[in-house]
This record gives sequence, structure tokens and C-alpha cells, in this order.
Amino acid sequence: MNAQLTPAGTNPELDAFWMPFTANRQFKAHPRLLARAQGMYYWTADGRQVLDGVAGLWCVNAGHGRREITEAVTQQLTTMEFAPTFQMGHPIAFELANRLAGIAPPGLDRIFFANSGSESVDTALKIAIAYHRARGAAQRTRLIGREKGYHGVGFGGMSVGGMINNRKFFGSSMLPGVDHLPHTLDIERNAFSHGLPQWGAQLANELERLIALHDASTIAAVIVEPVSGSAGVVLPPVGYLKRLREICDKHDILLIFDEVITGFGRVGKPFAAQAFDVTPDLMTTAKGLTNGAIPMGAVFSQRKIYDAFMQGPENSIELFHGYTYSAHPVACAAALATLDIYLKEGLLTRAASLSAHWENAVHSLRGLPHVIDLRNYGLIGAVEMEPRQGKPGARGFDVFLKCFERGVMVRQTGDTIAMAPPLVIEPAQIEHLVETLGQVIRETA
Ligand code: PXG
Repeated sequence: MNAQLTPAGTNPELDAFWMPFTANRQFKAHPRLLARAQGMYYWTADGRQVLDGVAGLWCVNAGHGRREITEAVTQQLTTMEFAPTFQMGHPIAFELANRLAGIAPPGLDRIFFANSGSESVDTALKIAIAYHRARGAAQRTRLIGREKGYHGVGFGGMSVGGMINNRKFFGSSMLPGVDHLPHTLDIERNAFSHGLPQWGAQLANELERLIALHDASTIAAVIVEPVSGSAGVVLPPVGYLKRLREICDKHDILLIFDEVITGFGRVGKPFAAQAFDVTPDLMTTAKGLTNGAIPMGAVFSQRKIYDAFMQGPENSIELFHGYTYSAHPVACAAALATLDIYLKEGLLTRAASLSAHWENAVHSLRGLPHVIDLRNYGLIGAVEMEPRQGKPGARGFDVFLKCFERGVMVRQTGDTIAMAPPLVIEPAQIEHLVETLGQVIRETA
């Protein structure tokens, strides 16, 4: 694209696209255009190679340009580009659901399809509420999220989410009856933890406090990310998720794991539920499901939840929910080809074998100027920097921009830099990613 800047610093060619979660004016004055991708790399529109340190947006787990996915998608488009799944079906939707059930945590073998993480989250929240109603507990409608949580941008996900900027601009247009657990980021106590922080399991007990306040009989579900990404990588303290599970069980509250970023190998097991040995009742996924090639989301449900809906006359619809593109055949084809790659190349567990190397690389940044915390788990890493006086986020943004200029793409949230490379990354590329980030931090005041 011919990025001609007008004197005012605007670019008419770029104006029509209102970009998501982007500083539109800054971007359009200084565009960062990606034009091509292969393996671990992007190439910019002007031909520079950029190491992908964040798997696109936490989704391209098998690396870019996977021929098998392209072929499966092409084949499906040729055979049948679309088929409805309302009162109709097509074979690969069922095949994909079976395949997903086969790698799922214990019992999560009923799969509902959506088109994004946000849709998966809203689907899971609706299933949770309708499940209690189906069991005769229609008063259980309250949802509990967590501070710093990110569950997408639908009204449901926004309401249970806990990132201030994602909420405050939208007034009181939130779901009623939502409360939040405290987040688990405690830099004072846990800074520079290698892997999971030791301190903080007792934060799960705050759920008991919310239950005492609202009464368990009003609460449908608790939703958390096992590891949260968007808020700048927040890890669960050792024992925290198990404790949440125990409390939910005690009070008949459903536990939802939002595995949109942790799913499909990011933490060294197919899902974080398996890595932490804690099984939720519902699990939301997207992103890595199709290697980012075609939008798709999937909600994994415990069989007991599905079974609770299977009552009443046989020809009645059991769940009044779904999307035109639920189980879109092209997305199903992409997901099946992606799963084949993951299994053939051992990618669902590769992060486990790389994680010690990754941990050392991330923690080699300790002692650099302004670095106040380093966090790692699986193939996720974060560097938290001290904000500049009165300018939160400015240092983070500078570091992000300079990394990109040096040929490395990372993610920035405030003054935290997050990394989550494709799971095919080689040790030398880990070094390159982290060393480049380290140099940039050294040079950034
Ligand atoms: N849940 C979680 C846990 C997520 O991380 C969503 C839901 C929403 O997914 P969709 O497909 O509707 O965007 C997400 C999305 C980042 C970043 O860099 C993370 C996400 C999206 C964009 C940027 O942290 N996660």
C-alpha cells in the first residue's frame, strides 16, 4: 500500500478502517503493515522480516502458512462452502466435536461452536444460567468474574471482565447481578517468581465471602482465565485454582475456565485445566482452535450439563442459542487440519519441553532498567516495567514500537510486554526474541 502522509499527519487511504483496540491516529500516521507470513515470521509491506513473538494474537500456535490448513480450507470451500447447523448438520462438524472431546479434560465432551472467544464466553455464560433453570434452580443467575479478567467484548464478557478501560466507557450497560473476585497479581510479594507464584492461594477464599454476601442460591457460575493474558499475564498462585474448584463444588456453582489463550498447547498440555489438574464445568476456547486461520470458537461442556437440557418433548429445541456460523464447514475443516498438525508435531505438549529454556530466557532480563517483574508459564512470558511518572503506558508503547523496528513483534498492555510465540519456536529464536527485547529496554528511558 502506498502510505502517503498528508501534511496533517493523516492518511486518507487508511482512514476508512476503524481499527480495533488500536491508537488509530498514531497508527495511521506511522502504519505498521504486515503483508506476508511464514513459519515464525511476518514480513512487512516494505519487505522487512519480523519475528512473531506473540503468535499473531495468541492464536497461530503451529506457526504461519501451514499448507495443510490451506488445503483443507480450499477443499472445503470447493465441496460445500456453507451449510446450516440449525435443524440440519454436516459430517465434519460432528467429526470435529468428537476429535475435540478426545483431547479435552475429563468429561468435557459436549461441544458448542461459536466464531470467536467473545462468542464462546457469552455462550458459556448463557449455558450456565439456563442449566440451573433446567434443574429447577432458576434463581441462580448471578455471575462472578475477576478483576483484571478479560473475556472478550460482548456484553456478557465485558460484564464479567475486569479491565477498567474495557468497561468504563460503556456506562452502566453491564449485565446486572455480576460480582468480581480480586485479581491475583501481587508484585510486592511475588515479583520475579519463576513459574507460578507461591503466595496467594488464599485469594480464592474471597469467593466464600461473595457467596456469604449474595447467597449461593443466587449464583450460577464463576468464570476465570486459568492464566490471564490481556491484563498483562497474571498467573494463578500455586493451589489457587484447586481451591476455587472446591468452593464451587461445595456450593453447586459452575466453574468456567476461559481457555481462549491457554487452550491448544500454550501451557504445555492441550488445556490449562490439564496442566493445573483442575477440571472446570465449562471451558471456552477459540484462537488456536484453527491456528488463527479461520475465526472459530468452541465451548466444551461437561456431559451432565448437556444431559440436563435433554428433556421435554423430543422435537423441542433444548437451547435457544446459536450462530448462523456455528460449526461453519470451512472453520471445521481448518480446525481438523490444525488438530492433525498439533498431534503429528506434538505441539500440544511442546511448550512443556521448552518451558525451562523459556523461563531462563525471560528471567535473564532481571536487573534491566525499570523492570519490576518478570512472569512466565508454559510459553507465556511478561516483562512488567515501572510506568513513567504521570504517563502510564508510555514506556510500554515505546518498547513495543522499538521492538517492531528491530524486527520483533511483542504485545503491550500498559507498561507490560507480553510474549507468546508460536509453539514451533526454536531455542535460537527464543534467544533472539528476548535479547532484542532486552536491548530495547536498555535503550528506552
Ligand atoms: N477470552 C480470553 C481469555 C481472551 O484472551 C477473548 C476471550 C476474546 O476473544 P475474541 O476472539 O473475541 O477476541 C480473549 C481474546 C492480548 C489480546 O494481546 C488478547 C485477546 C485478544 C486480543 C489481544 O492480550 N484475547
